[in-house]
Amino acid sequence: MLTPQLVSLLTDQALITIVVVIAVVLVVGTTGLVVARRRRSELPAATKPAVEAPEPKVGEDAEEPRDTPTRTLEDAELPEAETAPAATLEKPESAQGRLVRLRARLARSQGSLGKGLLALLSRDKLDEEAWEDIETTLITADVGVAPTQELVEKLRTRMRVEGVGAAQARDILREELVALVDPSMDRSLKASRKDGQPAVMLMVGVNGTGKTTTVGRLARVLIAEDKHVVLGAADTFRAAAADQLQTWGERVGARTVRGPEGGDPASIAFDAVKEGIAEEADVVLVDTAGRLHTKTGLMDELGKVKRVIEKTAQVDEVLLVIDATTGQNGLTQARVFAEVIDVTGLVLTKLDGTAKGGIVIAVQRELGVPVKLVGLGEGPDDLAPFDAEQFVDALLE
Ligand SMILES: Nc1nc2c(ncn2[C@@H]2O[C@H](COP(=O)(O)OP(=O)(O)OP(=O)(O)O)[C@@H](O)[C@H]2O)c(=O)[nH]1
Ligand SMILES: [Mg+2]
Repeated sequence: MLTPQLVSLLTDQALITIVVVIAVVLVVGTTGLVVARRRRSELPAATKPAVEAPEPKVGEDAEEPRDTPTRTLEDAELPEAETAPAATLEKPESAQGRLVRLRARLARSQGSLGKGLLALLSRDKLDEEAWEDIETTLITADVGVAPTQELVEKLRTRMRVEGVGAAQARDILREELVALVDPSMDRSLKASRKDGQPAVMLMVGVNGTGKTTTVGRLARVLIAEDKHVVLGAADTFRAAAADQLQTWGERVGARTVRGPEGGDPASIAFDAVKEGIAEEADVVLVDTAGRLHTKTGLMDELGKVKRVIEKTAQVDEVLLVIDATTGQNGLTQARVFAEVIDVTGLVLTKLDGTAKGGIVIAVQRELGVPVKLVGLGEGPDDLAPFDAEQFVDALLE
């Protein structure tokens, strides 16, 4: 192309121009080639995973446990971001007057007890048959044999002395039922800091009675009272148990301290209390695994949970959660739990699902411990502080 003859004919300037043009053409060409090659290699890379690793189907990731036993307690402590779910916090209803709202539900479920008794007592002629029917109504409603006999005796005397009639019968029955439920018992929950430490509450009971639900609903009530609450997931039998509790915590703004599945419940309870102390919380609520009262090993474990917590803080409340629908079996449970741990209060759940509200009387008698809370539905605000007079009023409504 550029023969020596031709070169000699060109000026120096023309030569420089030609060299520059050739250089530019070379640079542009090479760059274009590199870009095109990179694009080619990027394109399949972006679409590749769809072919090589298809979207997992539902259930395919189930083999990978969320809570592997290799996790330590320290690992399980939640980062700040996870425990400050400010965006979706719910504003719980105050517990004040809650039993009044739930009274209709209580009246509906316990109608046969209250109204049945009232109808029998209001009969023109209160003969032996009527008194027998009254006794049967009370026993059927799980009031228990001794309290039933006591009540019938009192009613008999008063009806004889004070006369018969629908209005008197109602007043007398109300008074005697209130006395039987015992309004003098202290039903307040110890949920305030003392001696510079948070109050600690332990939730115990057999499987499925409503412990976790009660912890969650109680946390809502306490947070509505502007209390700082920490939850302890000492149910380590299943990862789902801690998840269930944490979900409650996230809804109301309470940190959940959890540990590995199959871990030591006592050390998680201990850790939750330690966390509560560090955060200067008002209350630490510790959820425990459901345990059959017949399994001595599990019952001993409960004693250990309490003892380990007591290395750093006092346990202010041990709340025994009893499913009201289990009737006499609930009484047996209460007896055994009270043998291994000092129960300070009873929570009767599922009262909405049974007509046997007499269990309130029977179980208090059995343990000499007050019913402090009652569950009247599955909703987040369906837990109410128990009150003897309101309860009896609902029965007679
Ligand atoms: N109807 C009704 N259902 C309730 C009440 N309290 C709890 N439940 C339901 O009872 C079921 C069991 O509740 P949980 O709180 O999981 O019981 P748990 O005692 O923690 O169970 P485990 O941890 O397995 O021992 C849930 O479906 C709750 O919604 C109540 O007062 N009324
Ligand atoms: Mg539970």
